Amino acid sequence: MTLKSKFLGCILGVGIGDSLGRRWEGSFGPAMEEIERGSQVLRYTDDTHMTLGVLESLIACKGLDIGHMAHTFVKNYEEEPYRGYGPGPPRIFRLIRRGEGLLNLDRGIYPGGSYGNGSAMRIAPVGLLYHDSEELRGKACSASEITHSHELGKEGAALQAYAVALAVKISRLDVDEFLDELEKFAENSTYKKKLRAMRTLDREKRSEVTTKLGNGIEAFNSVPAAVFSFLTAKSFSDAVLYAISLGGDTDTIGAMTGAIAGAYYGIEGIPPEWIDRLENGRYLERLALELLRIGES
Ligand code: F2R
Ligand code: MG
Ligand code: MG
Repeated sequence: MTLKSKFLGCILGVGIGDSLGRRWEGSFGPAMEEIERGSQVLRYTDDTHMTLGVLESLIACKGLDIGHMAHTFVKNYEEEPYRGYGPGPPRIFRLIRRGEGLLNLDRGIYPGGSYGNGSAMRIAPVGLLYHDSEELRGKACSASEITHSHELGKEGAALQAYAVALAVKISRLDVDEFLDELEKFAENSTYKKKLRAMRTLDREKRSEVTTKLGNGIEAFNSVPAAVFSFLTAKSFSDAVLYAISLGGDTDTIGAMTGAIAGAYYGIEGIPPEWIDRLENGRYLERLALELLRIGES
């Protein structure tokens, strides 16, 4: 499996998981065979739209520049505000546009900042670019802070970025080793507890899975579900469809699962008809390849 295939798989995985999960967001969880029915063009939401912003900024700056990334988010939001953004980010973007600072603006909205999953859902390009770097955690936390500065929000973004990085680096999945790595990486007890719970959970008992791991809009209630969906699946499509079948924040858990599974299985593991139907798929592919070039230079 080449790095090229893994970068492409990861970025397309975000768009596909997001757009397949989109119409089920907030539902109890559809049967896996129901999920695709009726969707022709796979239209994405804020999850992919913000991932595009992260990609565009990392590429333009050849690495992380918080100010540039924040203004890229603002510009993209103003161009396409209809992507189904969470409640906090549009308020933050208006403050940034008015010149009222860059960091910790979410603390004026939520006590201690936001722990929503909005920074974890967009973090995959950071996991790709820094997959072999000690800087990964710091970069993921900084990229999160633009909109999500709560410790639980930053940790969710860092853990999701690290899961993507591990999936890029391995060629054969050993579930226990993967979980060992994530547990060593996690600093927060909420995430550590959920990672431990995954070792004994039965994938088919969905209500137990969502009770123990969560399936909600908070980072700590969705990043673990995405990791679990990847770890217990047999293929890219099995991972993404299972993630959506858990219900709740389906576009976001789908997007994050798609990122990890795409980074592991590569573009060849993704059903070609999903790639063909994905809105802006060619643009996502081009950015994935440009990110790879930056990573290699
Ligand atoms: N917005 C949505 N879905 C709503 C329906 C969209 C509809 N289908 C449409 O098309 O219009 N989905 C998107 O939002 C989620 C990401 O949200 P984000 O960016 O994290 O937002 P926010 O506002 O920062 O946090 C979300 C909620 O988390 C809770 N929360 C966060 N911090 C908190 C704190 N410190 N204390 C208490 N609660 C906190 C709040 O309930 C926030 O509203 C993704 O699902 C994306 O797809
Ligand atoms: Mg969304
Ligand atoms: Mg969502």
